[in-house]
Amino acid sequence: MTKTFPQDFIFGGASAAYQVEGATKEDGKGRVLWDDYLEKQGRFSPDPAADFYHHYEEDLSLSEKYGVQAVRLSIAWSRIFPNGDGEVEPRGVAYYHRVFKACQEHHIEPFVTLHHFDTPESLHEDGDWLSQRMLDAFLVYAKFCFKEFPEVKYWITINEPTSMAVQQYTSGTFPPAETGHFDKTFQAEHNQNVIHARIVNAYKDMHLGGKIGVVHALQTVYPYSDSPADKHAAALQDAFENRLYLDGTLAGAYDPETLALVKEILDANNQPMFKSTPEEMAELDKAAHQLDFVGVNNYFSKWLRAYSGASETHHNGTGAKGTSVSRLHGIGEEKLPEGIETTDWDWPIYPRGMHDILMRIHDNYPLVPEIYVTENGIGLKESLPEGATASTVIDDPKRTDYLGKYLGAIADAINDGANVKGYFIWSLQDQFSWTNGYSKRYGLFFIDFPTQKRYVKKSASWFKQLSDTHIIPE
Ligand code: BGP
Repeated sequence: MTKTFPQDFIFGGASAAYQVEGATKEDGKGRVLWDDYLEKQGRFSPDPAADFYHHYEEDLSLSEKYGVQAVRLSIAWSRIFPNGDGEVEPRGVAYYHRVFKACQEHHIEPFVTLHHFDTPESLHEDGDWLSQRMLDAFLVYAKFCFKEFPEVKYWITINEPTSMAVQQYTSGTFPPAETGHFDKTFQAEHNQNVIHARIVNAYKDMHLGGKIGVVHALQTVYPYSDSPADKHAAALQDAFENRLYLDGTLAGAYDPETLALVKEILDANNQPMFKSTPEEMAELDKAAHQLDFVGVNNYFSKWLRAYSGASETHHNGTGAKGTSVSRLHGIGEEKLPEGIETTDWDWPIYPRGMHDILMRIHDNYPLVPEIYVTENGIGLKESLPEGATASTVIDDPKRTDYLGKYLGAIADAINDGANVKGYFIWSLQDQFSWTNGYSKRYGLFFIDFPTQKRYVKKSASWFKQLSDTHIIPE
């Protein structure tokens, strides 16, 4: 069945500074939490990534050619404030002015994230989202950017605060790589909600005329079976990864049921409840009433069943299919029902989950004016065919199949009343992946990382047709 999108619907591509820019030591850029961590790990380096720092003109030109109307990119905080706070680095500021100018020249609307997993090193060492210095510095940096870059009309405070908090303190796949600290995870979640709110409120006080939102990773959580125990495990997992953020940023208050689920997880792990103040809660309430949009990053869904053993996780960071494990004490165990296809990285392909999460925002968070799908796509093992020339096109049927299904679910949600205004494919071009390095490719444009040559994938032409017609290509 033909599925269409409204005429004002925006089709874009997404990226993040650390995953595309490379040039991590250039023009006075300060170090970030990943630099030391990746050096010690020794698996892969964030340089050259897609070398967007030097190739932005080429990538934006390709974007325009293939119907990409908007690009999600992030500012590397440590290019502007190398130490996180203190002195400004003018070469970093000038670089982003050049990038935004190029966006304008190519008729591309930049959607700009202030924090996409790349906390400056010195703030990370001070406790990252758990440190007051970090939170204060983030507000200063955000206000600096609002003033300095009036050409930006769409701002995003934080990308996927949940991924950061959970992977830093529970599953240990992001630095400082701690495991089992549910208390730190929830405190970081609350702190992110509060600083996000402060920044939204500050932006609105500046009357700059643009829009501001937050981007959440929202994996829809289903019970593995109809048993009450599995349903409860799903509710706990949802509170842990989704609901504290949805309540905090989209409703401006924590539902008592959410808090009870959080407390249950912490009690089961003998850890204290997170701290909050009435002043912070007032800030959340004010921001939720002024928020312009929420960004939804959805790739897969989760199925939970009851589990009472010790916490045990294994992250599939190599594409060895079937190796992922997630069993969390006090929450539950992830268990995939029969018949659901997965990627090589064990991400279940389940477009219905996209529809359900969009409808949940529509149904349960009525203050939200607009929704953007700010990331969705599929990571594949792709290589350049032998004897490739500049005109070689990379065939990626699995990608267009995936995109067609997920976009279909978004079109259904719009028909069901969700106010979804745009879609950003992850990713615009092939990029560096935090825990997978260079082997997991998502882009519309293939990058041969050693030579930094760009090649078009078939999905790029598919995307152009989608963007030109607003109809999902068959
Ligand atoms: C999101 C992040 C992105 C990106 C994407 C794909 O969580 O916001 O930065 O990395 O997921 O994830 P991965 O690279 O792990 O496949």
